Amino acid sequence: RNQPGFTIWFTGLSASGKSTIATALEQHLLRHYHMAAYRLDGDNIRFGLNRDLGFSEADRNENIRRIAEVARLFADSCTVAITSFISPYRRDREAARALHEAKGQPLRFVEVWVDISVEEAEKRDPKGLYKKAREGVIMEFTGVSAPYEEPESAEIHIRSAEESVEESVRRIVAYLEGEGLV
Ligand code: GGZ
Repeated sequence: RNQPGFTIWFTGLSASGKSTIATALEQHLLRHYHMAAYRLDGDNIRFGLNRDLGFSEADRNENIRRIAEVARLFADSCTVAITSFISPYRRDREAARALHEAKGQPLRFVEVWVDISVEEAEKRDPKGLYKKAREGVIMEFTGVSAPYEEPESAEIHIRSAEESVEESVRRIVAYLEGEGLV
């Protein structure tokens, strides 16, 4: 296929289900649309390119800035870049969008808000991080001791405590089809 690439930008709290939905979406695009899709997440970014960054506001700003640049490069090479980071600051997400939509060679940017309440995320707590944050062992933890600025203009809003992964993937793919992106 010679369709242009684009970026699907997931945002949401830790344990919201971003990575699970992103992985299922990546598989779906590979299997059913034969599209080259590549997922960027903490495992392949925070341990490599961004291993010098922590979780202060300034470091998160820089984390997201670099990820947006990398996602744009993937999209520019006709790949679907799927990013899965908390990206808690609205300004950073808007900058990532602006980078994609800039004049010259604009690329589509689809923001997906994986919405879950702190209470629900904390009930899941698969890695025990919320517990450690409550105990003060982890500082500046999003939703507990650091902010999460809710999206105001996300293309897709998923309430992950109420919606299955399959349903979420279906809704994202339906949006992409409607926009002629897949
Ligand atoms: C939030 C933290 C923190 C703090 C470590 N706050 O559930 P996880 O473990 O696997 O995902 C979280 C991940 C967040 O990294 P991001 O690069 O997505 O964050 S940001 O976009 O805000 O830059 C969590 C773990 O790292 N983690 N400390 N203090 N999440």
